[in-house]
Amino acid sequence: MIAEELLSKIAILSPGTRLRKALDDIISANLGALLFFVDDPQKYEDIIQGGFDIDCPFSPEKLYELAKMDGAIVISDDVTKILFANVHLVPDPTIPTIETGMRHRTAERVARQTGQMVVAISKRRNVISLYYGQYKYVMNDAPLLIARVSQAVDTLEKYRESFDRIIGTIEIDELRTGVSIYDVARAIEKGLLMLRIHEEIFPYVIELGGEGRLINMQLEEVLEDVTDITSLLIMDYSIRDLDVDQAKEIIEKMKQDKEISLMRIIRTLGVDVQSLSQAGEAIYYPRGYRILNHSAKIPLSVSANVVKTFKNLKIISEASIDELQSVDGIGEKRALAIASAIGMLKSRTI
Ligand code: 3AT
Ligand code: 3AT
Ligand code: MN
Repeated sequence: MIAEELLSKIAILSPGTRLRKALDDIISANLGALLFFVDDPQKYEDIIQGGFDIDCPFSPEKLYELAKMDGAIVISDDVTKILFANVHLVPDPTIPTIETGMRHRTAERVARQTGQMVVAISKRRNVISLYYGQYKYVMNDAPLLIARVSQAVDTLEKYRESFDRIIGTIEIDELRTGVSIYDVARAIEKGLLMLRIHEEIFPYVIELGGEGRLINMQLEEVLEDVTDITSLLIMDYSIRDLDVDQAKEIIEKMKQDKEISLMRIIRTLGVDVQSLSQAGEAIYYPRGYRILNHSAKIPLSVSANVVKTFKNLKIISEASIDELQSVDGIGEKRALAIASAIGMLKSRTI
């Protein structure tokens, strides 16, 4: 997992930004660079030595020209100004560094000492290394990133199909016989796997910047309501009545597990069974959160009132419009929306 703060720095260097344009030009001209990004240069007077004042607005062309000189370039950390060029950076030499070349050793030390972002472009290896505080991140090639993310999108589309298929079978039984906790766990498992894949590739999408826009739209389409549906399933079938924050907490916890297993999901729901075949025989009616919130678009707080009044979806489905309207927050419009969502569910059953 890449830290949020590091991701925001990776985004500054991503394709499509003016800074990245300069870095790409520096690489294709076979130059190197050492860039120190500062909030306030006065704070780092001891580190920034020699060189000369530039103090001009940032442009990719200017940065590229300045990179032809030796030494480091100092840039404002909002990337609006180039402050100094041909600077010798003198960080505290006792700060440990694992790098070998002088440019990269200096970059790592300056970042660690100041907590600021430092970027090194290696002349020999044509790679961009980002140092930020204690972090180091080597930027990947766009084609490699695109290949990785596309592969993940393919996998996500397959998982989404089975997620929807399992929920389809669950829906057939939700009003009729009740649903086996085994099927519920299978749906939640697919949801968790999708969310986990997304978490893994999200940094790559950020790193792709402008070049990742199309792929990101594809991702959003596939994953649109997965978190919502998965947490509503948990709220529908967990033995304990949970609110949405508790359900999302459970998702976060299970997502971090090394292995996502059906038995673990079933136990987390609070169902006491010894085997998956027992789980297949543990049958429950849903509370109704998913149908109320996701299908009928009733806000969660009001859905909770409905569940509190009627206990489960089966009983909700037997309530009249008048009885539904007696619930706090339910007027005629919402009562009709609930009846219509339940009507759709019944028609699917037949
Ligand atoms: P040129 O005229 O470009 O050869 P220069 O004085 O401009 O020399 P550079 O900044 O280009 O020096 O550095 C060239 C190399 O010298 C880079 C690095 O490998 C080595 N170097 C510079 N400073 C040190 C140092 N303090 N300790 C070890 N090697 C150093
Ligand atoms: P390459 O992978 O060779 O580009 P490196 O980490 O091996 O980078 P070098 O010792 O070859 O680094 O130094 C390359 C240049 O980096 C030389 C100089 O222009 C710049 N440089 C190195 N150390 C400093 C420093 N402390 N301050 C400013 N510029 C530096
Ligand atoms: Mn070198």
